[in-house]
Amino acid sequence: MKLSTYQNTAKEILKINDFGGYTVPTKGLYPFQWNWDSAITALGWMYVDEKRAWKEIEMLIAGQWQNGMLPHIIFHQESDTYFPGPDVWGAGEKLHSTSISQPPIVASMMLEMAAIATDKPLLESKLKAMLPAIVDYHLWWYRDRDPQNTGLVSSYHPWESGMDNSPAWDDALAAVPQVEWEYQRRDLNHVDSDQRPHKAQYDRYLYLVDFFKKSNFDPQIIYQNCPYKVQDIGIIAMLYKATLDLLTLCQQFKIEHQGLDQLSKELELTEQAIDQLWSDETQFYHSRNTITNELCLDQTSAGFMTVYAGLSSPEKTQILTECAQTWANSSQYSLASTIPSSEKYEPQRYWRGPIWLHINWMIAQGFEKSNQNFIAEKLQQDAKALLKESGFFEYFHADSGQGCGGDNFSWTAAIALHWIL
Ligand code: 9YW
Repeated sequence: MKLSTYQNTAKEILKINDFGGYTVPTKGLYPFQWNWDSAITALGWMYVDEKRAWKEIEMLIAGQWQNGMLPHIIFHQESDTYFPGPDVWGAGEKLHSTSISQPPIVASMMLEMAAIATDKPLLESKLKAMLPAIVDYHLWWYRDRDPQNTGLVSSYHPWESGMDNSPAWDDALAAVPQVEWEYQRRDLNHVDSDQRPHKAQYDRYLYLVDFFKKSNFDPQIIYQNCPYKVQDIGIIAMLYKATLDLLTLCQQFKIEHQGLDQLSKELELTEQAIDQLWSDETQFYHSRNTITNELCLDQTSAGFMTVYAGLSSPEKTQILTECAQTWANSSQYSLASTIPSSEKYEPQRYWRGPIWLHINWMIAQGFEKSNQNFIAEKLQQDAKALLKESGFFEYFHADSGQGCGGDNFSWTAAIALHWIL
């Protein structure tokens, strides 16, 4: 097939998933607006229609809470193909939403969008209108999720990490009680059960959703009592990079906001604290269970986000480069989301092994900036091979290359347009 045919398919996917200003990740399986999906998808829309691209982020901001949070899902309209929906979450202000967030990459995507925008007046007016809300969003992360100013924010739900059933949360999640009520999962109507999380994990995901509601979404109560609190290395690194990118945009577009100095201070705190998440034993960056204070010693691709963020020192980046090389060569396609030598590696099960192209794109950017181009090139070549062999799936089996999860997936189409094709 010709390159232009793939490009057209990717653009078509964005159009079929367009629900009028916001894009669903894929029809049926995920029928609402997801936070980090939308940020990435907006970048994809830049190759189709710039106005539509900015609209995507406006629709995300439309669901912003008073305290600045941008929710993980905004339930713009009803749907019975997804569980748990707005009735279970019982949350939202102007719009129904969940009560947690997702990896805060929107500012980084806006910087990427600004770099390729051709309509400069549109760019300027949209950024001027939207950046203050994104500053509020970042201030929310630091204020509500790091009230003790450690430099390392905590996440309250595996769904917040965007990497739902990553082995990194196994121990932290095991300490959460299971819900005792009956419910019907809808994801298994769309996808094989061996590609999705187990029931024991879903029971705990739902316990946490209930806990937030019973706590009246009060940040202090949740911070004190949440049975799951994790300093997620992925979120911490993406937040750091996005804060840097946000400050760059605010300077470039002369945005004034009284929180900007605070954000610069938060960057310094994170720089000072990040090595608490390095293990001498594994020679890798990990998430930490904030309740037990123990590192989650599983090696997942989130650890490489420190390179993407520019948070790892040159020495550590060298160690991570060697690690990435072995890791990349241990599965048929790279980069598996869990290190293939781990007992927990499952090449087809969601965040326990499969390949996610948006993650690989970010990791590739990190290695490219660190002059380790061979890894960046390998990730890009493998991404291209996966697309050509299997199409625009949600994620890919790390050994067979088979497309997994949902098909015609928005972020895969967007990353293809921006990075692969
Ligand atoms: C869920 C939409 C979302 C992604 C997450 C991914 C999955 C399922 O799908 O979550 O029910 O929230 O893990 O990263 O944003 O694509």
